[in-house]
Amino acid sequence: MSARSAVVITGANGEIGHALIERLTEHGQDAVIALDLREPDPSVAKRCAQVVVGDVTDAASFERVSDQYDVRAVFHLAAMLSTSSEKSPERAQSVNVDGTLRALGFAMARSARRGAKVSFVFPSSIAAYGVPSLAEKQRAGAVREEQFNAPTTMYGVNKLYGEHLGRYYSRHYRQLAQEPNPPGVDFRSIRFPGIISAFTVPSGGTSDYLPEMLHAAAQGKDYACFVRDDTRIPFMAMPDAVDAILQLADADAAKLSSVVYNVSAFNPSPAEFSERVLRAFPQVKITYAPHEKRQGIVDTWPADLDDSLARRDWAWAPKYSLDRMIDEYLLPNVKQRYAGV
Ligand code: AKB
Repeated sequence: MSARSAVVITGANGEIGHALIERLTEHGQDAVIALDLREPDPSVAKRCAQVVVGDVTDAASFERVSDQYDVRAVFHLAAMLSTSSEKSPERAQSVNVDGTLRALGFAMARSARRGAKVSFVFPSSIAAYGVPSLAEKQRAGAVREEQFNAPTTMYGVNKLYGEHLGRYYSRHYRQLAQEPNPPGVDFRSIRFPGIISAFTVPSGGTSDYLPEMLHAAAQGKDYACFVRDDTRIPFMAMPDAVDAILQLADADAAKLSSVVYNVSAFNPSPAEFSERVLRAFPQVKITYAPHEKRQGIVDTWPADLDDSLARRDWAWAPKYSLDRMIDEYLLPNVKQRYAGV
């Protein structure tokens, strides 16, 4: 009997991990193997064929993935986000870069075992950009993949390097000392904007202000936003982020002209978003107390992303506009979640 097909999700306990595992186990045929530093929430663990609690920087964590599965894909979500990474840049380098190297090594080894490529999906981010000034940010508008590739945060540096590592492993890897090479990895990367979920609250990121504002207001709490009210970076709804990951993973390789793709949906300022939040929760107060360093980070991220390459190569199109996300996805779900709070 042939081994059951499986996908490995690192960072399974994070925001995207939760949403991706839910989607994969609702509709997919693959067994899901979760890897995370912490024991996944019971709601996640019960959906998984195997749970590995371990550090992505440790090769032994990957060695514990059961041999009884045919691992056809790795979704490498484990990362330290931008604010956390600025607090501890050395640890960020280790998690975000060494962890990615370990995950790629694991995928290479599994490709040798199955005699076919292993698909490798790597979420990158708007943090891979470093726009030098606010004036330039305004002038630049929607930024293309090859522009402003000089990030100013450790997380951005790590993500940009992760993209390069993946390109190397999928296109140029030649292990001169050990012939023949394994079939290898099929590496694909998405540069995400900030992501807003109705079900989870982010932590450690610098785009966290919009989801924090919404979840605080839905609990009847006032919110002091840590960036200026006119700050502008792109965002998207979590269901669209999961769609993007799955669509890119399944896209026809012959149609892909790049290993890195921007995706985006809308880019409200905190002032614009708060108007909608206050309409739904008029009893709360939203104020602004910009944190100098965090403001400095978002000021170097583009105001918008040009995602025409993804639209052309794999028919990317977000389902949620800002209005639709707020009215049909965020408000009904957060109201239900915090009912009685
Ligand atoms: C962060 O704020 O670090 C992330 C991101 C935009 O990559 N959410």
